[in-house]
Amino acid sequence: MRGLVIKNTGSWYTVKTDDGRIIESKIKGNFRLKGIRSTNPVAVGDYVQLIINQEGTAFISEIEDRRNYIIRKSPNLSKQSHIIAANLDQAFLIVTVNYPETSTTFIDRFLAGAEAYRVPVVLVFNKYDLLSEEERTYQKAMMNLYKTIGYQCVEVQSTADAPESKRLDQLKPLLEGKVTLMSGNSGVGKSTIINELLPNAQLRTAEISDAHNTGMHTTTFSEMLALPTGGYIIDTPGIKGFGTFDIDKEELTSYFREIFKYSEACRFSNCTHTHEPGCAVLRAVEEHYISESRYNSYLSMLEDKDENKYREPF
Ligand SMILES: Nc1nc2c(ncn2[C@@H]2O[C@H](COP(=O)(O)OP(=O)(O)OP(=O)(O)O)[C@@H](O)[C@H]2O)c(=O)[nH]1
Ligand SMILES: [Mg+2]
Ligand SMILES: [Zn+2]
Repeated sequence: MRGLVIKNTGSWYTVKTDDGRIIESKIKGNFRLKGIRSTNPVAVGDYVQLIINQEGTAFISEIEDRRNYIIRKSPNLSKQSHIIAANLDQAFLIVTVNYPETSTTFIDRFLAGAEAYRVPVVLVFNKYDLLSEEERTYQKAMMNLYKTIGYQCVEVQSTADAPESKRLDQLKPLLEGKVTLMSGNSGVGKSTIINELLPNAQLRTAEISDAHNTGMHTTTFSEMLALPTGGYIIDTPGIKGFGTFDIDKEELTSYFREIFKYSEACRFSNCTHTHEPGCAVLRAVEEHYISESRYNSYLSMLEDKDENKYREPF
């Protein structure tokens, strides 16, 4: 029996079978997935084969090949990774300029990771109602930057009294018929947005900490919810600070779209855009064609790469 993994809590996986049954399942034996050392061999969004037993639960005996997936490296150096979700059509990165503050480094790292895994990203700027005039201006500038690079940006607030132009309704046509991952820092409003879009979802939400201006990590496991218009939306636990994706660092330039564009004019084909003569990227940064924040994010990921030299190979 074939099914879709819609939830994962510890060793149990909730699977929706092709004939519409919901079956609690466990993994049979030990899966070895090619090239991935993951804390969870099966992820939300995976299509699996089930062997259903008499108690009405099942064993997962096989995983179908993934179209793509989003993975997060553990913050420590354990080399373990966690697959956040598989087989995605797109990701919504929920961003808040404040309450909590989403850093541009975090946004850029997420975007680079999504480029690596070929997952299109929409940037959703939430909590417009809480922002000062100054913060709203800053948000506009950020949206301009990311739109110029080629990312779709939407400005919303997840309150019942939102003005027309900030309503969550504008997300509905973007979600129709697609599998969408909701990601972002803890407390940015991922679960709140899903609850507004799907009143039956009843996901747990919690106020952010006043003292630290950070979320409380309220959502603790990923969950896939069916949309009435077809497709699914996936709620996920907030990503901490600088959690990075496990990406191929040799390809880093190509994961920053505008940096890649300018790099084609660099004198050396293996240019790292840090010190090389004839570097077209450095020139574009100086002339403000590439934003300093984007370039700094690129550098910070390049530094990770240098660290990797001192890690054991996988
Ligand atoms: N004023 C205002 N509050 C919002 C908005 N969106 C979300 N919130 C509040 O922000 C807090 C955090 O929202 P959650 O939905 O729990 O955030 P989350 O991203 O799911 O957080 P984790 O599950 O911890 O990753 C809640 O108190 C929400 O009511 C908004 O647009 N405006
Ligand atoms: Mg949540
Ligand atoms: Zn260069």
